[in-house]
Amino acid sequence: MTDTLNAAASTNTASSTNTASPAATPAPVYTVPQERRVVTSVPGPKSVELQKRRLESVSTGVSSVLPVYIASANGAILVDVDGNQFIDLGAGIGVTTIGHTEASVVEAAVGQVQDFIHTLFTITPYEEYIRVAELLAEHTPGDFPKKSVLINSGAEAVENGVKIARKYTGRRAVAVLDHAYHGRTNLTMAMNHKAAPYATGFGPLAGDVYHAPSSYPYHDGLSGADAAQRTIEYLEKSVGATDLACLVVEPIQGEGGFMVPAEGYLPALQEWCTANGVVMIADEIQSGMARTGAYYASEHFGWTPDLVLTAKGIAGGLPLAAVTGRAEIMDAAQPGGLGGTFGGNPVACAAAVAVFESIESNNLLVEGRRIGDSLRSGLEQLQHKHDIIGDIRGIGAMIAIELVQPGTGDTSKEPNAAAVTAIAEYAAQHGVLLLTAGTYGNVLRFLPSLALSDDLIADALSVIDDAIAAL
Ligand code: PLZ
Repeated sequence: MTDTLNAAASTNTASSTNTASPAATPAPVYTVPQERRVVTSVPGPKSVELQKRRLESVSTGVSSVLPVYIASANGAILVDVDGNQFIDLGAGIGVTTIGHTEASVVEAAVGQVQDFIHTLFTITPYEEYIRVAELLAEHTPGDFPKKSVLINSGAEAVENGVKIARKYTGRRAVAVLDHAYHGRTNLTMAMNHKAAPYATGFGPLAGDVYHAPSSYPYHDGLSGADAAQRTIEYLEKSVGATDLACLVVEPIQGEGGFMVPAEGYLPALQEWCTANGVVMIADEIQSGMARTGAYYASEHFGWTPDLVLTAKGIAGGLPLAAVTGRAEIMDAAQPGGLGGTFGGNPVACAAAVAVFESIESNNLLVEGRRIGDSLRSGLEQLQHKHDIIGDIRGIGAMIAIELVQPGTGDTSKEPNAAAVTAIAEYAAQHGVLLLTAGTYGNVLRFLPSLALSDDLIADALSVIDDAIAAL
């Protein structure tokens, strides 16, 4: 690490490795040097002070992965109030996908703030909302007429997707998969696999939510066809197709641990849903918006969902979410049945338009693939050295490792949550912010922004290598 905190700008190797662009994309200019730098203990003294204040005023129901308080952020780097710089491998759980404070997003948001900040689309509408709906129709999978509704959060997108599917089908039941995560609202906490911490004590939960077996190749060893057969059998026997309004599925499960379903699994479920009048909904809240090297992860599986849910990465960090899908399904909702005060806020919409433009002009789908290749090959090298890395899985900038007890990677695959906790803690102490995941807490996930350079990947992986060696 070199100390260039005061340097005017530094460049990212990302753009120089981008060979798919016919005209060279200009190298991004960063306002924060893209490097790791630890200058105090972690958390540092100023963060410790803020943490004390927080404990006095913020509900303990809201926890934080790493109580370092952030002063600024740019590209793939977080700067805390003590001047430490962290390589951000979480991007606020997949939100700042095109990079922190990306210049075009900042410019678009500031410009919109100066024009007008709020009118409420359901009172007096504005063009930015329409533009986002047009871009969503263009970039979500499927070549058919599509419409959208814009809301504020992922959970709200799930809620609205379910409402629309129920209205369209006239049916009541909602199905999800094992290991799913869909949110923290009343309906969505019933849709999560894990009760703790999301639902414990918060009931009664919403009824008519059914949890079907999923495809988890590392553990179940099933082909896509066999896993789909198992899921369908559950839906037919335990729910009944004629009562089922929708099946909500994350194409790559996020909080559950980045499970990539076996080949053919998702299209087989879609085929069954179509044949049975069930609306199949892709929860692309974590996997969408260019992260996996495609706009939507569903594309990797040849899956064309009826409805697609977008949130997190759509607006560069501003709160915005969407339900997009087949026009005839989206139009089943009666006028006035969808909306909300802040839904499709003009500043968030302006930022979202800039995000879509940046994905195109900076060839960010290629960057997603670059990061996936770079991370995967680095992690494979670590797996050769450390047998607690049982599985490496994911696509593009959505890669995870599942940690198991030594020597069980090919046999019982016994979860090793303690190693995950220790590695994340060691990484934080050394300036790398790493997120955990997994039903059994034994997954380390890499969900960086697409601004993450190969140099930063190599640096972060060297810290993780040391962390595993230190266990
Ligand atoms: N669906 C697939 O990943 C949010 C949760 C963070 P909201 N995941 C991060 C936390 O601890 O609350 C998520 C997701 C998938 C839905 C959601 C919910 O999105 O914007 O958090 O409501």
